[in-house]
Amino acid sequence: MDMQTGTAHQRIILHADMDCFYAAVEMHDRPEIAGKPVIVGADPQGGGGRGVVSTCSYEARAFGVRSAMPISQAYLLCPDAVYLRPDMGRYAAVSTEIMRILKETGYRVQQVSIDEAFLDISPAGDFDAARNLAQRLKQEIHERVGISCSLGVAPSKIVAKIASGYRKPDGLTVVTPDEVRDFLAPLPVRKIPGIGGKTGTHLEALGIISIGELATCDIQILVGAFGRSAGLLREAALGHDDSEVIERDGVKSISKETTFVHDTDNPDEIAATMDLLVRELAQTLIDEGLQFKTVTVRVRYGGFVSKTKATSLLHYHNDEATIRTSAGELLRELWDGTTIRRLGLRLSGLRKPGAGQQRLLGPEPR
Ligand code: TTP
Ligand code: MG
Repeated sequence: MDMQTGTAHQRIILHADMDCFYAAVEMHDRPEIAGKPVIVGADPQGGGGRGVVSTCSYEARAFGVRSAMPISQAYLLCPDAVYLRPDMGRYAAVSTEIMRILKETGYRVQQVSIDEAFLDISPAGDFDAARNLAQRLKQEIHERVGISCSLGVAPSKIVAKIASGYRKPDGLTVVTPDEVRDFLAPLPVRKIPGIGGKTGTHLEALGIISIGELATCDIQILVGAFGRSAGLLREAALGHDDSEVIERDGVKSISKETTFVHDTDNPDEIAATMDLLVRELAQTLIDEGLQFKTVTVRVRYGGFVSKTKATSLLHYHNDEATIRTSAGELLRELWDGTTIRRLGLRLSGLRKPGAGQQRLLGPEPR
């Protein structure tokens, strides 16, 4: 409770979802296909292809093409579309860039999929400030990444997510606490995240088509049909959702383990294996732009006995030589000369230099 006003603390949650994400990245990377029906997914092979559509541009959606549709069906609907295989490495890199922009706001960020995240922007103060922030965020993503997104701003995660999908593409929907019920009421129950085909069909069979009907119907009908889930359905229909935006600190540690083909006590083989682990983790550090402070070695002997030893360094490092020296010392202290089944190496106390030091938008985070 806020002591001064006596009202509960007002949460403001923002949900961001990129528009036709894979297709948007492709259209950004190849301007010649921008504005065309673009379908990313399996190879259509002239209509005989197997597999499904991952996603498609809004121009392709006008032909009725959708995510998860068989690619052969997409081909029937839109044979002249540009068909592309997914380039996951590229989409992951763009996703990382988008999440970086979101984190630069200084607010708490929870990434929920490759193109989707929640932000707890409560410290922005009110919904007008939140709308401003959302507009700047859209602009920032557009300028730096070159693709559009749709944003929802609301008092809870569930309503923010429904709001981001309300006007797509390039949408911004702000739902204040007073507007939640009227916003939700006319929408189909299937707009509630987690209500999929089965529950949706069941509700519709009961004559409950809109979220408003789900919010006001006799609770006993829901209990009869859904048992313990009835309360959850009702809460969702009212937009009640206290769940927090949980920031996962990205990677906490990176590790690599190897099981020997044959258990071994050969020092050369063990040293060579450790060297391989060192090189692989050093490469991951470079790829991810990470530094570490702690090195842990794990040795598993026959009979499932494991021994672990760690050392924490005074400073952050990111070089192979430091890993190799620390890992070598730990292994010498740890290994008793008997046969080893498995060898593991972990780097923790990770950080991304520069991360969180830049802030472009919004007030100081709490
Ligand atoms: P979504 O955000 O669900 O879809 P989208 O971004 O393509 O389109 P929208 O504008 O409606 O948000 O999913 C993000 C990406 O995940 C999408 O670009 C491709 C991938 N994906 C699949 O591979 N298969 C699927 O069935 C879905 C739904 C998505
Ligand atoms: Mg999306």
